[in-house]
Amino acid sequence: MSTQLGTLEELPLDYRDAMTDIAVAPLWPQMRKVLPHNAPIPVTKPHCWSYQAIRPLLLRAGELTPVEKAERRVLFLVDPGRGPGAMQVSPTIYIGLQLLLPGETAPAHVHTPSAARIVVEGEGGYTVVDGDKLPMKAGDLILTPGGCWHDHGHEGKDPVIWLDALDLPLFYYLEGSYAIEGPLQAPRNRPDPSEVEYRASGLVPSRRRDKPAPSAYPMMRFPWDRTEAALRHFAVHGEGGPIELDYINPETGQSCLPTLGFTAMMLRAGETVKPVRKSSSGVFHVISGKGYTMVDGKRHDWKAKDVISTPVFAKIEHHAEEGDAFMIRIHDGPLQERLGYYEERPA
Ligand code: GTQ
Repeated sequence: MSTQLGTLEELPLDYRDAMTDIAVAPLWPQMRKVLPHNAPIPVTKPHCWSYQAIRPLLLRAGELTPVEKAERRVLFLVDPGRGPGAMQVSPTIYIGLQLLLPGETAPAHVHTPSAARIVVEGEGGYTVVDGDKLPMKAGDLILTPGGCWHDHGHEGKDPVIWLDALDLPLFYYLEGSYAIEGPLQAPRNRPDPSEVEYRASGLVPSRRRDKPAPSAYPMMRFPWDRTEAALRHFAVHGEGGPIELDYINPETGQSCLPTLGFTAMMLRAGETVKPVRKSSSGVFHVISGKGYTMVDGKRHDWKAKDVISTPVFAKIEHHAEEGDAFMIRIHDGPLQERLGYYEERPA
């Protein structure tokens, strides 16, 4: 049953002014805006960012702004649906591209939002997270969960660029976003837990019952070479359907961050992949390959290192052209699961 609701204009001016004066407003003219029928109306506009277009501007930032003047030298992606300067690509997801030049360090800080990095180009970069030095290799997914100290450094010869994904818009909206600064960390002298405790999937260290539980974030780095090998095997021997693997906390099987989820995807050459429509918003970062993605009927062509944003309940079709393609999907499904409303609808 849908009735036509009253509008603001139907109300006498003196009544409207009286409401404004005492800081109240009528709900009914805005009822359908805040509670549309059957599905939300996204503000987010799908978009594809070309890495080739961003890269020169980011490198120029390296000449224009010393890292000391930037703290983090980042160009962030702006959702066209929210207008200039919007520091988000979806309701919950912030994406930035960060540049570090050889020899530079980005100072240590800790903040309430969680972050993850995907390494885009360059060798020799590293992030220290709560004392673990995590080497950054192309395609690696590296977590810096909320509440963990992190600083970045670069021991290589060429610029290092990585993609930052944060749940910053959510924390900003919650008026919960802040950072504390501190001195650079002295890293532990051993390889990170992905090389020590979590070397092979399905195996975690045996623990005594009276020993404290491991950190909430036991594995902070997911090396791309292992991920790609896993996808390729899954593509050959899996049971059909999308070739997509979830990045999880190896101790709990849950999503690796509390609000954001990450998956690795393989699109086989010439294949069309039509995922179910999801209540989560999503961002695709192309690791390698070339193709296009239809989002709600509009075509977005992409190649390696590009980023595509998709709103909630988007109708998505991926097409890989000229060989296999690999992507990492960043989404807010874990947050929605925790809030009890994550939903999927047929493609
Ligand atoms: O590297 O810690 O893109 O704190 C935005 C905020 C990166 C970081 C961003 C941050 C960082």
